[in-house]
Amino acid sequence: MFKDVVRVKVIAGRGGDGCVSFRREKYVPKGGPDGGDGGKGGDCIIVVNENLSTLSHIVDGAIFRAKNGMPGRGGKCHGANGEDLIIEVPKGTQVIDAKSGKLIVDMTEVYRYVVARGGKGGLGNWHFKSPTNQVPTQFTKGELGEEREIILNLKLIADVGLVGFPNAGKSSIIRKLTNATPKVADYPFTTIDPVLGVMGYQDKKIVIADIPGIIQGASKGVGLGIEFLKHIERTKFLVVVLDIVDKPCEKMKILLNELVSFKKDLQEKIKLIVLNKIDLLSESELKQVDNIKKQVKTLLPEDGEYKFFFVSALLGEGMDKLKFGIVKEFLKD
Ligand SMILES: Nc1nc2c(ncn2[C@@H]2O[C@H](COP(=O)(O)OP(=O)(O)OP(=O)(O)O)[C@@H](O)[C@H]2O)c(=O)[nH]1
Ligand SMILES: [Mg+2]
Repeated sequence: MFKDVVRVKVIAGRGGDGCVSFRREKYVPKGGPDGGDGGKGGDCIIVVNENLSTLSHIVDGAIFRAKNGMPGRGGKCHGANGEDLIIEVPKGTQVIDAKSGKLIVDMTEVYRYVVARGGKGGLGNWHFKSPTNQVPTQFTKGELGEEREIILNLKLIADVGLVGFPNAGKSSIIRKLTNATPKVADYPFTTIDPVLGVMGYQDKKIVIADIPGIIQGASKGVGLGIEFLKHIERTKFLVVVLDIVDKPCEKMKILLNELVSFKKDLQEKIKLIVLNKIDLLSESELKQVDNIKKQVKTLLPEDGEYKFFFVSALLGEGMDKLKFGIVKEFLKD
């Protein structure tokens, strides 16, 4: 199952204790202290794996422990450091302190982050040797590793987000434009997890997200809800996909409402409007498409600039133009 929030505990390793030991060698009757230091405890480290796109591999409530450092040994031998524990996450994961709710780090720019530090190793007894203390039996214990509860909250990083009602043809479009192969079917909510696809253009890679369908009341949890919209908050722009034969104006109105309910300025991200399934229009209806465009346009915020595309994802018609339109918008600064 797709998972985009998990709460886990991370416990770094404890440092190894310092050692109490004295040199024992033939012909050296009073060997000095030679107890080595303990090793450092392992860190808990969060690392980005670009091949991941969900947090499903992490069990909610899991406890991650790094290894403890080993105690020091005689002969001034340093104990081995505890092995670090690596937690792999998709790019775009936010690491939040579960207690305070504060953001610790956003794994968007950062690829590796030590979220809990291992404890320092203790000192062996040779450190305590002094003119007045030739036979030191002191040592220090290893320090405890840091321990904290964290929430991992994934916000996928896509350049472009496809939004629309269920069945509008979003998945069909992303299949045509990118390497992604989400399921396409004639029932609503076929796509229940966001899907990312990469569209290549010259040396550029444009990541497009197919978001589960939005319906009226989605912002209040109807259908699949719109919590998925958090994944498009970071996109550069949005492409609205409408089924041209299924009340496009009405649907557009509802979509805009739901987007605003989720986040006020989200609708400002809308740049492209795709009217899909033109293969279902009759000759005479095809001549009317400009009217539909005009009507849809009046619903959109006035100050925006919009590009309209009439396509058939099924037949591939208009898809090259759409691709180029997306590239053009992507290259704008
Ligand atoms: N005639 C026609 N059918 C299309 C076209 N594009 C998609 N469809 C069909 O419409 C249905 C829904 O397509 P999807 O791509 O699954 O739609 P979606 O927007 O991803 O739907 P959800 O995942 O449920 O939100 C499928 O039966 C598609 O075959 C088109 O251009 N023309
Ligand atoms: Mg779909």
